[in-house]
Amino acid sequence: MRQHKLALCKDHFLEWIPEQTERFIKKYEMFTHEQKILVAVSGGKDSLSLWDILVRLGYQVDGLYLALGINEGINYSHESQRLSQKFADENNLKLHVVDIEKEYGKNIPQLSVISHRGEGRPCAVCGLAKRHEMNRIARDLGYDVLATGHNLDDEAAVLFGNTLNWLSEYILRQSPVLPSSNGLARKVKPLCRFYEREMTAYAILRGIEYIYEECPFADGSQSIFYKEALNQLETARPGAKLIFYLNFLEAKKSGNLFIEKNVEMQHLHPCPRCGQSTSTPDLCSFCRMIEKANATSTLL
Ligand code: Q46
Ligand code: ZN
Repeated sequence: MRQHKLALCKDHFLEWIPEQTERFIKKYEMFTHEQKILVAVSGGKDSLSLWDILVRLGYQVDGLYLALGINEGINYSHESQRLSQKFADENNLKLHVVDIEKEYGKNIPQLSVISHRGEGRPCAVCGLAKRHEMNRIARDLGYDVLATGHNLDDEAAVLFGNTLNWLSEYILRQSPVLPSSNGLARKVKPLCRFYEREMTAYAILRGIEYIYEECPFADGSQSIFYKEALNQLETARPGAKLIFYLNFLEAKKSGNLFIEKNVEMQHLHPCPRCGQSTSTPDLCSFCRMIEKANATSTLL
């Protein structure tokens, strides 16, 4: 790990990762051993590793898998669900499975076509549905915290994209911990300081079977483009990604972000249907999308 000027053998690496995770959980006051945690799993290396680490650290943690119905080409959803379930079964853990099509009558690619969002790519609809369903399940099943497997590469790419486009409101909002607010669960990212390759190494060394392929719709996305740009920087300057992200968190904490504090934060109100906070007038974007999908089905 050139960024830390550190080289570890397998045994020490497998101890170092949970120790560091525990340190981040405490540093950012993410959650305690008394709280109930729901980890969102996708069958990928990050989320399954996060689940594994939290269990090893003795936290009370169950999994949530969202079946998106993305089965073009590589059978992405079937395979990622199979691997998530396999991990849960082998470790005697509880996995909640929510199938979007069973809940709402349409899967993600179908909702994307009906709602005309995202210019042929279902990611906008997918992101909206994932956020909504994670909040709904965490709230309805009484979990205190929702944990996701975002790693440093993910967080640095988001920050890079938001900075390039100078999206002040998003920059101000980016954090390893998002507190709960009207109808929205507390969200934490315990892996946000680990490089993607560290998580890959962890998953492989722990013998976790995960889905190697990305979702077929990830190909050519902005976030992959930003990750590649940051990887070039990292190759030339080991630690560049970590410094970029950690210095951002530090600057934000000490109020030195050079972004006017009065960036207009949108006014939020609870959606009259699902109760989750929204800035759109009347129903939230998710409930509006489902209403439109139902109206379209009635017409067909
Ligand atoms: S799962 Fe969904 Fe991602 Fe696939 S459709 Fe796009 S947003 S790429 S993280
Ligand atoms: Zn709603």
